[in-house]
Amino acid sequence: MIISNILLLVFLTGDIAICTAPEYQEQPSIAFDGNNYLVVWQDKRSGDCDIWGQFISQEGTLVDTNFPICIAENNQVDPEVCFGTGNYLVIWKANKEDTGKIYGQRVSPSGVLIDTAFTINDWGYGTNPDIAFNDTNFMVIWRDYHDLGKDQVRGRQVSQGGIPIDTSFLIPVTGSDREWPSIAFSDTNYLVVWSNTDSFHIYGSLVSTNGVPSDTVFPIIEKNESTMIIPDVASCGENYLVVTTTRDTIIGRLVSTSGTFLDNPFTISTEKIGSPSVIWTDSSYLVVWEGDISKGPTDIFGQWISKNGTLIDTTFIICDAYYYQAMPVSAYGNNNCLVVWADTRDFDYDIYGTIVSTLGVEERDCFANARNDRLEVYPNPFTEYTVIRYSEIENRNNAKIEVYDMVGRLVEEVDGNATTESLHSKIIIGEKLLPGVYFVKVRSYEPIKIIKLRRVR
Ligand SMILES: [Ca+2]
Ligand SMILES: [Ca+2]
Repeated sequence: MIISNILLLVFLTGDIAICTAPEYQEQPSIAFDGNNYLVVWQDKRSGDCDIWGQFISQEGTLVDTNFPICIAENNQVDPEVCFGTGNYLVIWKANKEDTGKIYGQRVSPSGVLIDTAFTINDWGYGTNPDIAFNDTNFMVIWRDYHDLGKDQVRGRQVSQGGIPIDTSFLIPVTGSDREWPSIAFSDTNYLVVWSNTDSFHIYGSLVSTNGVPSDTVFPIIEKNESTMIIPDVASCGENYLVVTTTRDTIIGRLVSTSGTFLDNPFTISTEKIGSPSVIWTDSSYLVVWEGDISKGPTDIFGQWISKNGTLIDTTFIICDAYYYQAMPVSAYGNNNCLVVWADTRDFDYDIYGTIVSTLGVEERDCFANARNDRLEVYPNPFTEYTVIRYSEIENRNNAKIEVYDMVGRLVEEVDGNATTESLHSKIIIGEKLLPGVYFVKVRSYEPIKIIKLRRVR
């Protein structure tokens, strides 16, 4: 396990009650549209399972109310949501008469259902759907159980206009059942990963941008564990991070966009269990999962991982409220993440979430002044404004001062070069800030420096 020398300040908004309706709400999925997050889930408030949604702002407030996305008869389960360039596509699996049909429904960023729901596999026998977007079309994949005992992974593109494109394709595989497929898009292609239920190894295959699967299927994580299940995958654009669990270890492995391995499988966390989910957040991967060291009711944990597979700082607790928190998923907004999960603190499952944001600081910078440079903020605490003074000889022209609030929002930005005099920069900040705690990031050189700042009345 490689751990970088970066320390992270992690901020949580505190738990947001997203849906506390009667009966079970579970299996959440989440996406971001550039302004708000959309959370969708399966919901039994009306007796059978339906699909409902809720918009959440980047500040973590509910935008309008819970709204139904599909309340047809019988059960609609396993929703997934993805944002295109203008609208969301929500997909789910329908049960009963519609055995194993995967449906799609477009939803606008203002919550309008666009046209009606449409089927992506008219022939049925689909389950565990997942979805990604390649900047032009959506790619929907699912486990196809038409040929009983030989479950396959099948996929089909869907246009942003809500039209399934061409015919579906099959990932060319050997061996027996495949379960829990998951998909991510890099700038080059898609990687589809799944669990083989005979070996419980995690396999993967590349699929081209226009939906042509490669001939090659390769094992990604083989641990000879009998319980390795439910992989997830995300991409930073340059590579993919595949994560899975053996029920007591969360494991990851980097795969290049050409299908080669960038490292061996590595341990993300031990003594914790279940349901890992991964996203790329613009500067690092975020893995979240359900688990508890004591094996009691599960809590939600997180771990940042760099694009080269280095663990950044330590595992952190996202929610350890009473009873069970489970099935976590997350999405990245403009500069923070929303993590959501199913939560039994009020006995039946509800949907809760929290905004997670961070500032990183190199460990050596916390303890040593490696370059003989000086950085001062005075006065601090301050009442009207404060002054940053720093010397930075080498990279003066790159100086940039950024002020973040406690949830990681950028609230003030100053080009440090503008007021540079001789060898010292002197910059006034904080005049427009409300009383509270802030973090000043000086981006004039690496490592980045962070100073805690407080404005008082
Ligand atoms: Ca229903
Ligand atoms: Ca409930």
